[in-house]
Amino acid sequence: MTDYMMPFTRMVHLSDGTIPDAPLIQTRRLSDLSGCFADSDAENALSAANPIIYEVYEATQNPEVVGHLRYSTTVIRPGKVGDEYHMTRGHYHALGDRCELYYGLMGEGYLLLQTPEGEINAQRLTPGAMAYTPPYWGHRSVNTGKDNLVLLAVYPADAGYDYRTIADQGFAALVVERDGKPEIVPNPRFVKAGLQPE
Ligand code: S6P
Ligand code: ZN
Repeated sequence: MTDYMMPFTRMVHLSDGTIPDAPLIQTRRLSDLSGCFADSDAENALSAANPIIYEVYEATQNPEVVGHLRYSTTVIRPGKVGDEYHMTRGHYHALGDRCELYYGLMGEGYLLLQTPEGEINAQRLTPGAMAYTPPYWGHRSVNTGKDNLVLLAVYPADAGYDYRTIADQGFAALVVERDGKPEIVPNPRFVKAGLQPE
């Protein structure tokens, strides 16, 4: 007999992106992103304050099996480390062929995507923008605005996370402030998949 899961609803507060009864809320501080920002002197200067960079409200703990979806909101605080804008750690999906949909709720920024070979793509995130991460693209969100960047993400529940590859290779591009505006520039420290850093 089919074991029916009960339907459910979660409220997403459109005023701030919070999900009040989220079963899991993750707070990511600067120390959780150790080594992610290019300017280590700027990172060290902020280490005592260890500011919150972003929060993730996991709206579901649906079983991690094919057929289910999970969804969450991400609230990235405004700010920079050196000249690099606040961003998420970034990941590939552990099951690389799993995709993802982002919907911009508040603020402005980019969904920065890359292939393991280092091809970069940036999708602008603004309220109402629906950005699609196809299979095999690593992804990270970047807040280039003055207010919180708030995103809703929907993804296959079995997608999982591969943070290791991003930790090892970094992202091929950085989003930095130049003359008061965001610019996407190459990351000199990026390591292509399969190559070792010097
Ligand atoms: C999950 C989805 C988001 C991120 C969140 C935080 O596939 O992409 O929910 O987990 O934006 O980013 P990160 O890189 O710290 O998981
Ligand atoms: Zn993802």
